[in-house]
Amino acid sequence: MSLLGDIDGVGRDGVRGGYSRHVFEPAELDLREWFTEQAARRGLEVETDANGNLWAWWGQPGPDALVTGSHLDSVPGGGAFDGPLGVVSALAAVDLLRARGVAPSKPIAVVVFAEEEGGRFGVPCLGSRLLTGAIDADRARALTDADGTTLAEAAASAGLDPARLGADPAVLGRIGQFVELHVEQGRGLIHQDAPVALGSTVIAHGRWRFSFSGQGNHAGATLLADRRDPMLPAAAVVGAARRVAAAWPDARATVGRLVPKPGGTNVIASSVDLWLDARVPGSGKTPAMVTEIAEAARHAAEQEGCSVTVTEESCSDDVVFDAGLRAEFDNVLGGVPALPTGAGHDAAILAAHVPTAMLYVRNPTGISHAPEEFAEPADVERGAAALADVLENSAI
Ligand code: HGY
Ligand code: MN
Ligand code: MN
Ligand code: MN
Repeated sequence: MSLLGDIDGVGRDGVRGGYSRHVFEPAELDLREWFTEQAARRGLEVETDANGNLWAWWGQPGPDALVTGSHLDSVPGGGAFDGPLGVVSALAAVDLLRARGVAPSKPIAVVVFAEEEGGRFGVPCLGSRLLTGAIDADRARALTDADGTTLAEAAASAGLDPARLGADPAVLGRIGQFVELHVEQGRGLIHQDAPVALGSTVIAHGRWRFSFSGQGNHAGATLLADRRDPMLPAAAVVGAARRVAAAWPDARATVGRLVPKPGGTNVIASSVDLWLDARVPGSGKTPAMVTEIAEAARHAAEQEGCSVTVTEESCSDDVVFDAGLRAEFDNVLGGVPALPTGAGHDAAILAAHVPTAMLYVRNPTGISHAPEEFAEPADVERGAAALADVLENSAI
């Protein structure tokens, strides 16, 4: 089974458009089915936990399990590797361990976390946050997608009991250690001429919703002086995000989603929602930077006779992966680069609860969250072999 071929076969909806797979929607459900088939072919028992995360078990589910995996959902128009590479490599690592004749002394599980991108309900790492209790279950149940469907309704339609969404200490308690393999998101490894790296840190990041409201009106009949157009302050925030972030060390601020309503060409919008993705290394710095951007938003709204509300949707601090586990794996792999990342991962949520590590596979384009995301077949194979090496080290 060529790893790349397997990735290529999963849910592709045309390279140009990239992948758009959101939790419990048809393209993602297809991939869940694909995963369950792949696990069954390997005799791995698959269970779905109360939060919609999938667990494929080699051995009886039990304490001190070695868990590896990632996610299968994507951002809108995403690449082929972000998420699926970690899942496919975990399955391939099971194949490699069996080919090596390894008889694990501990249970091994391949996990697929739900809604890592937050592409449908807006909160990233939703499945791992629910599992670990990092999000209030009632708040999560009430999260809505673009059509107004709640997570509770979507979970029920996927066969889950919405009342059971939330912290699951019995499932979390089975994890002895977690390692996530992920395609590199950036170009660090190409410069170090290294196919594989170990994760060192994940920088803080959060998401805020800015809701502007003004007065909807006729584009032709309304004089400029008579307008209260929420698009003006919304546009100001896009510029302010870049301007403010430029003054914070190593900060990133992005407005990738902006929704005017009602959205007619000849209609002055009555409201505009935009979402800010903000990331600044250093404890407490991300919300502090967002406060400055929110101030600019309020000022711009006032200028145009509009109002604005700013709501935090998620915010997490810097994460440093377990130094002992990283040193152990570095030793097993014979010395590989340590890679800090600005991209969030389920591993960063798990790291607060169990010894956690990340492996990265070189991405020569450095591009992610876009169809150009790539990993060479030889590097993909090296990544799976490295994952098998670290699992073997822990399993015997
Ligand atoms: O947004 C992120 O950093 C991750 O890809 N979910
Ligand atoms: Mn991603
Ligand atoms: Mn990812
Ligand atoms: Mn008209």
